[in-house]
Amino acid sequence: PAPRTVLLTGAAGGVGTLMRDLLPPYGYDLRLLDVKPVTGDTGGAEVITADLADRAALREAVRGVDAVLHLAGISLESTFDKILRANIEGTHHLYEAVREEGVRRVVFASSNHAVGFTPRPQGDDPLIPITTPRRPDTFYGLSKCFGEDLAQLYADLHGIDTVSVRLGSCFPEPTTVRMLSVWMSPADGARLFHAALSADVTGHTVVYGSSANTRLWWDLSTARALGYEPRDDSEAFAARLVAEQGELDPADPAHANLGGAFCTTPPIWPH
Ligand code: 15L
Repeated sequence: PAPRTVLLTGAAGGVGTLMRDLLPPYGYDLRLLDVKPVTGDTGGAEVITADLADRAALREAVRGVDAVLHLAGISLESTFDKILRANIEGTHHLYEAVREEGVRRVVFASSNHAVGFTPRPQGDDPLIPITTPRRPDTFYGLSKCFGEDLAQLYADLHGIDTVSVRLGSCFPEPTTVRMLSVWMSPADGARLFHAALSADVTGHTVVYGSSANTRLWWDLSTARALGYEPRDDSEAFAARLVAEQGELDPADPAHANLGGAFCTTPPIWPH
């Protein structure tokens, strides 16, 4: 049966704020958790303000839910210590709470930055498969590799099913030429998270998360196998963005790889 009650971690963040509104129409009752206060319209959802390091609060937060959509964590490059605490230890705390409370399904917000140093396809090159070797481009990307491996461990050892979604850029509109390739529209994001929460899959499944972009760099087939049918394509924004910014220059280290400017030291933002 499709899960009904879902804990959304990182509910005050960028993707969390979008999904708070977009997921309930799929039939979910959301419980919202964030270390920052969740502001704005919460649609009557229960709100929990807690750090992932607060194990007692986290256990209480996951108690009784059918699934967790784990978006919490630092979403850009930061110091190793901060990434260690928020993303690596935080995700471990989450999985421990999930194990202790008997939750069966997690959807983990991984990132394209887990494979960010993979050269981006050009011309007729094939799309990047989900099995491409991991090449994190930052400590941030490395923490997403850790999260994927942690999910695999908890699947093998404890029978907890996870879908790890290597997200591209989930914003209302693409704002850079790179995003024409990696954009995930919020509506497609909700479609994909719904598929990941409800698909009849066991173990650990890894998928890329984006819309059906004309300029797509990666293979969405594992996402489609969950029942995800993207409807949006960033190409509608291409003419304006390319006119403003020009096409990506593959000789530029900030444009040569999937991870874009995350692959430069120090990472340039925005990119
Ligand atoms: C990410 O992982 C970031 O969280 C997000 O802010 C975007 O930068 C995205 O990747 C991207 O690659 O554009």
